[in-house]
Amino acid sequence: MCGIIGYIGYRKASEVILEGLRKLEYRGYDSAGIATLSGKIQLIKDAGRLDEIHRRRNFLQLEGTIGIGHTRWATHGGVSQKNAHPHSDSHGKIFLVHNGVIENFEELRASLSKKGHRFSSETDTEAIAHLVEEELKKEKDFGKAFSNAISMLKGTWSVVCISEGEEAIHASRNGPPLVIGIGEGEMFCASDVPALLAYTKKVVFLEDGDRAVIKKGGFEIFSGSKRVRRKIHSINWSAQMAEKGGYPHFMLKEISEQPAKIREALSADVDEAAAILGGQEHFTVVACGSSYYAGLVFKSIAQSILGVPCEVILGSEFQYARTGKEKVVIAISQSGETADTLSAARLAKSSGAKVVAITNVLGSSLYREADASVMIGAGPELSVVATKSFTCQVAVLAKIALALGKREKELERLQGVSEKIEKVLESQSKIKKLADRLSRFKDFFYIGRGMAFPSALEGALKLKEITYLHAEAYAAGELKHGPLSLLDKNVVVVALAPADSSFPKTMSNVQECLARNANLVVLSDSKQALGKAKLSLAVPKAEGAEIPLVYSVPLQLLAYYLAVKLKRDPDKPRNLAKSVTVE
Ligand code: F1P
Repeated sequence: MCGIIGYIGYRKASEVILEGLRKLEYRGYDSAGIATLSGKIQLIKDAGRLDEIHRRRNFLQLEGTIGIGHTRWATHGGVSQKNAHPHSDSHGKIFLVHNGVIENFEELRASLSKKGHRFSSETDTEAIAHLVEEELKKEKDFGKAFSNAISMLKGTWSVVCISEGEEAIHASRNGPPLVIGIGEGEMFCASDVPALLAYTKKVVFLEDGDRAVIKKGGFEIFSGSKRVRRKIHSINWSAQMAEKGGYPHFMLKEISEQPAKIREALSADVDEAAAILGGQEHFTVVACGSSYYAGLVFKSIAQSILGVPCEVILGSEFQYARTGKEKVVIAISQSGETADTLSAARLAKSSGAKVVAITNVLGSSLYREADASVMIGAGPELSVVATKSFTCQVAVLAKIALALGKREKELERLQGVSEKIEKVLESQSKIKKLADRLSRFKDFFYIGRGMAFPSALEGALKLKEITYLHAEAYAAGELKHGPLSLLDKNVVVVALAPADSSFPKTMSNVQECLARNANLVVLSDSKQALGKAKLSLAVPKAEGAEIPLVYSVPLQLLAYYLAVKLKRDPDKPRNLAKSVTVE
């Protein structure tokens, strides 16, 4: 969701911050702003895309070597210039940016208003700037006044603040991530590592309750009034990884990286996770969105080869669906910051469960809080929608299940899946043509059985996320229990028909669709199935855990090319955020 960056050093702050904000665009936002300090604080903020605002207002006219920037994803107050961050106190001397939700902002605003503060936005954030101003009346030391103000907040936040006369950035974290980047004679802070990669790979992840004072030459972290030390991590992501590298969109780049990334994912160290999961009689998986569908793949494999019952629960539903007796919970989250997944994992932990995290982000909340973490190794994923992170999650989860079941042969076979995905990528021009043929339709159904069902769900999710077309997925056998009533010549049915044991039944379901004149698109490794439809795509032969990997990729490409054809930005779908830090 919101993206934050702060800079203090010797470079032009507005330049560093603008670049950093570009790297945080993937998180999803609707407005943006930068404030820099050069004697006085100067501000540019507005609703809209970062580059549009920059064209109109030119962020680079902001002088100074200290500054903060923000991309806002509206929660409290509409999308407007006045609600964009940074926000300031009454006198325009203290400016801050915030990610999260201040739950007691109405009380704070009411009491500050009584003391004469005038608010110029509808946000919860603005109250924090006024609180700091109020505290400064009683306390000369800015750090202490900032700390006092923070101690009055309820809710979640990462806050980064600058003030006239202060050669420092003050920051606080309670919930949404905040990372400090360590340079030489310069320091950074940001919501996420990609914003810093061009400058440093040495980072410190703030923990909940931490407050930091960041100066040009160093930083101090406090927990309460106590100074604390936090581990310095070296990031092995490169700055190029956060660039498009010649591709028109991050999404296409990330789809294309999958053969290499899946190879890396399959070499992940799963021993610690396997030690926790081994011998358990029941697994519970919590996750949201694409990660939830990866969880469904784990369930299929774990139940079929280990005979261990596995329940997959949406992060947001765990609080209602849990028994309280869960012994191990597998929490899957690309970002490791998804609030729904995190609170499910925390709830499970509080009632005694061990948590195994499957994540892509080192130092993320889930990574730090879990009893064991497996890194999926997908590298930075900067398109809002999950592509390589989904397939890498599936690969890692399949590896864990196969390792637990001591299925060495199948695990070895799975190593070959990347070559099959390379073949799918080679058929891109065919998929693009398919997208062109389908671009006049508004309703899409995706169907699949068994191991292909999670791919159908993921395919429909990709399509709706980036094309804004109506898409839903059904287990193929479920069509006749309701949705068949919707099929006619205006509807597209994308049928996933791998030639495995589910094949004959899937083919019966395909016939049901043809009988209702639906526009059928078949993806299969069987000539018989491909011959049934006017539109089809041959997919390499896949078995077991390979199926969700091999079938998801053409569906990612289909969604991508449809979005491009419909002139939607596949990297930044409307209303969506990548790191969903509110429940
Ligand atoms: C979960 C998720 C993503 C989706 C979108 C919103 O994120 O639903 O699958 O693509 O970005 O969030 P995560 O928990 O896997 O980070």
